[in-house]
Amino acid sequence: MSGGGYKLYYFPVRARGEMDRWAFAAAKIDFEDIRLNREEWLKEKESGRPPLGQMPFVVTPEGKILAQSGAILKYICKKGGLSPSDSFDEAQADMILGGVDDLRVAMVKAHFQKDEEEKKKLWKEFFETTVPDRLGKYEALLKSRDEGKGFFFGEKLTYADIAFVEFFQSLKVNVDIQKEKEKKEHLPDIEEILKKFSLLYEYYKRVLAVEEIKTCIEKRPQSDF
Ligand SMILES: N[C@@H](CCC(=O)N[C@@H](CS)C(=O)NCC(=O)O)C(=O)O
Repeated sequence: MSGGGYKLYYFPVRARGEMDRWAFAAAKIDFEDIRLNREEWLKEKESGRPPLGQMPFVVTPEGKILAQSGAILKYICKKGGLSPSDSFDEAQADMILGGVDDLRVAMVKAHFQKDEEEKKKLWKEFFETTVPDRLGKYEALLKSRDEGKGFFFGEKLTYADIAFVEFFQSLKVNVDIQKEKEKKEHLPDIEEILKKFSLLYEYYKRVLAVEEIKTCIEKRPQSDF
């Protein structure tokens, strides 16, 4: 037994840990948001406790440990009643979550590219092809339920909404910071990209207006990514 409530371990950034923080907030489950620096993480990793040697990971009140941001998201959302109840819908929510991970992988590849020319090429492809293509497909999915007036699965917020909207909200913040601090003027305005998909953009704002998510964003510590 670990005692206490849930503990979420991640670096002091949004990245892969943030959707899990939103999940706890939206599910109204108290948790300790433990943000380890590099040195603390290396000690933790050496201890062998993180199941896959990575963060994020969660320690449950019973002392059980779970890693993988997507598995944590689903676990917490299920506890909070934020999962689709139909098994096909759940598989479709996993599809949405997996699609967001594809975007994250493409984004990380561009972000960590060292060669400046190659980096520009990757960002261009990401913002001008990969993202708009996926947004069109996500908009069609949204529209297939209640004409897109609610969330991906109708009236109920689910982990699919959290994964999708968190990714784009964090992308917006990351890009705005880079434009301001690093004068990367060539990077686009994320809201302008989203606005081209008006139904999806209204939905994006709807999710951000969910009280628990709104508060989570307002109160979170600031970080560059
Ligand atoms: N697929 C995993 C990826 C986890 C991952 O790559 N974690 C990185 C941080 S984002 C990490 O722990 N890096 C430190 C290390 O491997 O020592 C997930 O979504 O949780």
